[in-house]
Amino acid sequence: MRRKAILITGANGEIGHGLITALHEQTGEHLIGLDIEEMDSATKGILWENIVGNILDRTILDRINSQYELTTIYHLAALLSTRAEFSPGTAHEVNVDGTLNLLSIAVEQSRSQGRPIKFFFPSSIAVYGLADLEEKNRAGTVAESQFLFPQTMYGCNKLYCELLGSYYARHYQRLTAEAGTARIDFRAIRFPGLISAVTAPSGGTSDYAPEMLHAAAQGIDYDCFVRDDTTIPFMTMPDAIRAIHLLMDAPREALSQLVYNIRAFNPSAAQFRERVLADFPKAEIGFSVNGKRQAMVDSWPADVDDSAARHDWGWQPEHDFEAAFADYLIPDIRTRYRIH
Ligand code: AKB
Repeated sequence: MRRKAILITGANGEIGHGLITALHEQTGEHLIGLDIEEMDSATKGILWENIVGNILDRTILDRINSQYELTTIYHLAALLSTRAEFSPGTAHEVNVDGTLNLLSIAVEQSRSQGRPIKFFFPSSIAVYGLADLEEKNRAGTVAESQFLFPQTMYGCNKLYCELLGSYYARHYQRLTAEAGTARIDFRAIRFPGLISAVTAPSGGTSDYAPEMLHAAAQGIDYDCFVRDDTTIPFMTMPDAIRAIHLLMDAPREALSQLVYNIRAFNPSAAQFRERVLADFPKAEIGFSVNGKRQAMVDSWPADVDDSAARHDWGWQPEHDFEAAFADYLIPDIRTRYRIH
């Protein structure tokens, strides 16, 4: 008999860490983590099985498929926006082919179990593409259906995978006798920049904010790679994890769409710097703009409209800008780096 389990890909990533801890506390189900890198020992300890491997490796996926009865797939593995620009071909393989592989597993699982498989996909504000700063300033708060002209490989990959998820959920193999026999309950969130006190990000372009904070906490000088007036939405990692739970726990009938924006606060890089300095006054934080990365962030909206998430599944961030620092980032980062 196959063992009932939840599969988390990208388990060793920033979202993976927080999500696995939360799932461990909240569900009694076995958790299977798949990541290209070895998991850290704390997270490894709470997984039923920790698989080090590639989501492009069909042998590994076939083994998971034959050994486990998956109720839910959290497909977090991805190459982020900065890294993807250096290796667009690899990004396409990991971000798109990898997602297709996981959707195929979900189809096989749904057919063999005779019930819907929940599939969570983390999308991103990178799916938006504002032509230039002028259009960004004019656009203000952007709704899910607007400005879907991504300028980055990562944004293109995320937008296409949202569409793939929608196809698998609604129209998969519509002309065949099997039409309707696989039920994929696809749910996606377009995340803003995420800030964790526990893990430092790597490979993204919204990384300037968390990098500033982690550098300040460690007493390392930091040069921010975007202009001081740069503005995109952000949220804390605990709020991101909470949002995943709220969305995945919501009854399907309550969901009016498959893909939702969420946001918590949107300080400029200068405001973020000021707030970091309030707690780490000796930190040296300057600005040394990388025009190419700047252009990527300038194509992302200054804010997003998350009214559908608020209405459909009760989304509300716990941390606004001040609470993020006072209640989470500063106390936890002090613990993380043993600052007294
Ligand atoms: C990145 O910067 O690539 C990510 C994102 C905005 O999705 N953090």
